[in-house]
Amino acid sequence: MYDESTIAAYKQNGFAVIPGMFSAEEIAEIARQLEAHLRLDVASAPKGDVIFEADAERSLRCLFRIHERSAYFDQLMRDARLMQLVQQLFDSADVIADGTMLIDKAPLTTYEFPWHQDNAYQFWNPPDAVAVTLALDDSTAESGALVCLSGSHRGSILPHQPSGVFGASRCLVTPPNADEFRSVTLSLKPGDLSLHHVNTIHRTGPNHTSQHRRNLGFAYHSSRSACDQAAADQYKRDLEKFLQTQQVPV
Ligand SMILES: O=C(O)CCC(=O)C(=O)O
Repeated sequence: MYDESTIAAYKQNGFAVIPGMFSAEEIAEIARQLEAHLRLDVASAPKGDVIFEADAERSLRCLFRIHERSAYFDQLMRDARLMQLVQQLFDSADVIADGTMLIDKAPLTTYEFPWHQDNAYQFWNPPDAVAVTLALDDSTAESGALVCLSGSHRGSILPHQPSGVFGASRCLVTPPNADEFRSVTLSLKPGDLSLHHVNTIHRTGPNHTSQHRRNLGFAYHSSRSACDQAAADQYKRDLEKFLQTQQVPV
C-alpha cells in the first residue's frame, strides 16, 4: 500500500510524484533492455509508432506501443508495484494496462509538447485513467520535465486542435489562464515516478541540457471506464489525414 497522503495529493491535484520506486540497478537493467529493444524495433515498428528528430543523427523522439512488440516492456507495464499503486488511485477497481511508450528529449531539442489533456485523444468515460511516467534520466525544468496544472483534472475536456508537434498530436486551442491554476514542475530523478490524471492539463518544455531526458510512459484505465470507440476511431482517421499533409521526419 502506498501512503495515503500521496494518493490524496493525486486526487486533490490531479498529479503526484513517487520518488525512488525503481532502484538504480533496476533502471540500469531497464535502460539496457530498452537499448536492445530499440536496435530491433525502430526499423520495423509500424509507421506512426516511431517519431524521429529532423536532425542529422535522426535521434529517436518517440516510440509508441512498445508493449505490443516487447514481452519485457509488456511485463514492466504490469509490474506489481505499478498495478497496486494504480489500483489505489482507482479506489480498488480493476486496473487495465493499456500501453507503454518512450519519449526521449534529445540534448538541446527546442520543441515543446504544448498544453493538452490526454483524454482529448483517449476518450475514457468516466475519465478514470492515468498516465504513469518513469524517469530514466534526470527530468528537470531545464531538461523538459512535465508541468501540470493543479486541480485542472476536475474540469472537462477543453477544445483541442492538432499541435503541429510530431509525437504530441493535440493541444489546447486556448492556452490555460495562468491565474486559474497553480503550475507545478514534476522534477524526477531516474527511478522516480510521476502520475497524472487523463484530464490534467500539462505540457513539457524544451531540453536545454546536454543530456537526454528519457521517460517511459505507462497508461492505465479502471474497469469502471469505457473508451468512446466512435470518438477514438474518428480521432485516428483525423490524425492519419493530418499526418499525410505533414513532412514527418523518416
Ligand atoms: O514526456 C514528455 O515529454 C511528454 C509527456 C506527455 O505529455 C504525456 O505523457 O502526455
